[in-house]
Amino acid sequence: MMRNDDNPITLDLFADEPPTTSGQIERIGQQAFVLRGFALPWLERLLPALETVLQAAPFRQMVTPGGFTMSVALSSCGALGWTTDRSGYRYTAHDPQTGRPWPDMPALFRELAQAAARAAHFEHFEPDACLINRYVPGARMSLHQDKNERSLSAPIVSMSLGLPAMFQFGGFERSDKTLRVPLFHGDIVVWGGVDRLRYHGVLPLKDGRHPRFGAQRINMTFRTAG
Ligand code: MD3
Ligand code: FE
Repeated sequence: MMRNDDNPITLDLFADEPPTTSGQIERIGQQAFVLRGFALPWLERLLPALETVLQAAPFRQMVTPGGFTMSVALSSCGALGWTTDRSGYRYTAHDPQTGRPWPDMPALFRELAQAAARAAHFEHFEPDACLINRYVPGARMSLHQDKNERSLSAPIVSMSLGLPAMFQFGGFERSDKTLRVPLFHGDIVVWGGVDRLRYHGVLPLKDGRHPRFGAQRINMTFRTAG
């Protein structure tokens, strides 16, 4: 299909615009919330810290236990980082690519994650892992559950940057029907409690250019893993 920005006749000025105002909170589950634009006021201070983290632990494409190379490239910071290879997936204290501990989680990352958790009614969130996912057009994440974390009582906080993506919010079985939620630059999703083990995924990223991030989407997820 032709994209809107290729065709001035069907130009849709709002195709990639959030349908919502910054500051709105959308409840997508009993204990799952989308905080529209929550990260925007933090980004000017946050992005230099992200650059520093990515210099120490660059994005890399990992191989799943099944032998498939993930279309999403990953990095991590914090005491624990997430890794997959042919032998399985797990949290580790060291980056297997550099042999060094994962970069420290910048204090500002932690503060933002805690502020978002509070806004979604989760107090006392202490993340020890921040996974950083990079999507380029076509990259996707198939339906999965996040259950590698030692404690499932803590929520997960996820921040979207760059190009918009269509997030799939499912049920407790892979075959359950999914709700589609568009996620935009600066949005934060928080989910925990009864919604913690829902299946979820990301549809293939559509082509586009974001003024700050170019042709990519970055997603950061804050977790209590250890
Ligand atoms: C899960 N990342 O890294 S996070 C992952 O956008 C991952 O990169 C996706 O899944 C990404 O493990 C999605 C957003 C999210 C939002 C709501 C959820 C995940 C959720 C609700 C329930 C379970
Ligand atoms: Fe996930």
